[in-house]
Amino acid sequence: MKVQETKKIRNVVLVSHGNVGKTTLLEAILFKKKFIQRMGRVEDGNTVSDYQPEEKNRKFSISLSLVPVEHKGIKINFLDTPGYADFVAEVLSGIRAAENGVLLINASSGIEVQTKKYWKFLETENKPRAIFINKVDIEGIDLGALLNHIRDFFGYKAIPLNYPVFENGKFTKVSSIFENPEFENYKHAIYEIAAENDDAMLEKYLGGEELTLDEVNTGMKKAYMKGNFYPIFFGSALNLVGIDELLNFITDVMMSPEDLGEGKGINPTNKQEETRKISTDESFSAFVFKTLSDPYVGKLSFTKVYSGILKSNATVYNSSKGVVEKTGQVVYLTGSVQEPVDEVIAGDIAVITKLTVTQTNDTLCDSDNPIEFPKIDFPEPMLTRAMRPKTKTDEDRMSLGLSKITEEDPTVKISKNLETKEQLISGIGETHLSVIMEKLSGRYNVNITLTQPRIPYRETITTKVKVEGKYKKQTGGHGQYGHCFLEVEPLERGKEYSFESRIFGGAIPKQYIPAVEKGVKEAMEAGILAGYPVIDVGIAVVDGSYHPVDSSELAFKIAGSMALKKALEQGNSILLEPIEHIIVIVDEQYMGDVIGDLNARRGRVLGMKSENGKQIIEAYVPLAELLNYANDLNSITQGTGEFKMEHSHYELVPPKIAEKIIQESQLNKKEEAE
Ligand SMILES: Nc1nc2c(ncn2[C@@H]2O[C@H](COP(=O)(O)OP(=O)(O)OP(=O)(O)O)[C@@H](O)[C@H]2O)c(=O)[nH]1
Ligand SMILES: [Mg+2]
Repeated sequence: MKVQETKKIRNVVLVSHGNVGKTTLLEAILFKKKFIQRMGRVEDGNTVSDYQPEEKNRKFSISLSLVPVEHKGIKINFLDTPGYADFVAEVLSGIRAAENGVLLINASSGIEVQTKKYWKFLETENKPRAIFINKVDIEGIDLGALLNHIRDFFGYKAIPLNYPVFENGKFTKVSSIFENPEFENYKHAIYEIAAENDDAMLEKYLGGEELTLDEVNTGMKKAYMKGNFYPIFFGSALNLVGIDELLNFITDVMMSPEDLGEGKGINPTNKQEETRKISTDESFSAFVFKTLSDPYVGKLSFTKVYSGILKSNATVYNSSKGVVEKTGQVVYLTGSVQEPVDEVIAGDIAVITKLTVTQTNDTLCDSDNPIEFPKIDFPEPMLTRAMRPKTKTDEDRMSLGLSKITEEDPTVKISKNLETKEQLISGIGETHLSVIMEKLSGRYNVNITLTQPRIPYRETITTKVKVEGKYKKQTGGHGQYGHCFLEVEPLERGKEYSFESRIFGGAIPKQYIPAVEKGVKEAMEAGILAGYPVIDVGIAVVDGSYHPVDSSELAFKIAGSMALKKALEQGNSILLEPIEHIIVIVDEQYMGDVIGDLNARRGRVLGMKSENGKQIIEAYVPLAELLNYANDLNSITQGTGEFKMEHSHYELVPPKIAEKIIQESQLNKKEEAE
């Protein structure tokens, strides 16, 4: 749907808790706009917006999708986002690309966890926003109480512009509050807000004069765009009620990219602040806010044009990567339906096909006038699992599949634990990881089992010992002879390792000392308790002997490793576990539960402080107790808690737990031997 003027565009992101009706609302709008002849239903997997196989299968949105519609000569680019918490990256991308937000609230369940979270996101990004109360058709809802609850939570700026009308108990339409004296109070609240944003109008209003509808509309628009007015609409997407009123508000009052005025960034060369007026007269600049790796059409880069014109089959400069790229065919997307387009003007949103190096968060611009727009701050994935490809073929195909997945999802991280040799995948939550597995299997025919990652335990000793290592093979001809005495002592936790030679008088010729150390280090790779690497030991070669002919580096290496193994046996080996330094950020009301839970995980709370209305809890917790923490914190805090963690140090594993770990490793060893 081509558009000629930036002021005739409205970019609107729909956000809400899951299952509130965003996708259905777009289905209703597309039906009203005759883009589709019959409304699809999420349950039937035949909506325009939820077109991905995983979305059809799970009956909720997983990926951000574009749904442009035309209303009263205005092009509205709707961005449908997933409500499910694990797919938060899609919400952040949608919010970045839009100038306006519509928060949907389910009339029957009111304000929910993601309702608050995504409203906060819109607030943080300074996006003017409206509220659409959906599912008003559901019986038994106390709308008065709901409205009070909503006004309490969002404050006095949240004012209804219409109210629902029921005929014979059935929700049939909405009417403007300006037409019903019962809502005089809301009318005056709107007058006040409208007047507050315009001095002449304020004077008129305070003088007791009636404001004209035009004046009210102008004042409302100003107040809305400044974020001083959150209009509330009632409706039912499923029953096509209240849709026109929302569409009219979007076209008549909401912000166009031209109203936003400019896009702010930096000049990648001199790092100075740089802006681009959102106009076609300016040099080209655009931001890639999402990437989709479609198995059939290849890479799709969802792009918001800030200035100038985006052209198909043109050369653009990727200022984030410092490379020139060729745009393939540019298309408008309505769900998965592509419409090729040659030119896309400033303020509009389209999709570039076949870019090569460009990724989400990259800026494209004119190489003579480089600019780079700020990157979206995606959350760090915190739930990690080990990946086990089911077959050799799966293993061969795995890296290609994973590269496609990471290309489109900035909240998926792939890493390798060099010690446990496990390939790890990190995501936001359990559902996120299981959707990725479904994508890998369904799109790239890669089948993987996810397991808990192995904990990189360590072993060390607690008692200083003096041990001997003697490797002697002299059965005629050239033999082998290596002989050393080591003093091995425990080091302070975290000191890792030290090695020195205290050989005097050439008991062991100098050239063999490094061989002894090599043997020692090899033996330290696997401790005697459960085969974990040995740390925090200090080793001194204190004595030994050699044979002028039979001694060799190999013999002394073996002698060194034999001695070290003895030291581990005699030095009271213990098991150490990795301790994470964790910071948990939660609302006050969950603090007690979170601390109790951390203590139950053998954690040690180091401190608490409050910041921006949130409680920040710091603790040391064994990694072994945190493998599921992303999920558990979600359930303790109803999805509002956040955390970050990093490795801190090693500590003794309590005997009971150590016993179990040792038994398990012996079992594994037996199984591997069979
Ligand atoms: N009664 C009623 N049900 C509705 C209405 N709108 C949507 N639904 C139903 O609510 C369920 C969720 O609708 P969706 O459109 O998938 O909601 P969503 O906000 O896109 O959900 P996520 O994609 O998970 O964020 C579906 O079963 C819809 O049929 C409505 O106005 N009234
Ligand atoms: Mg949806």
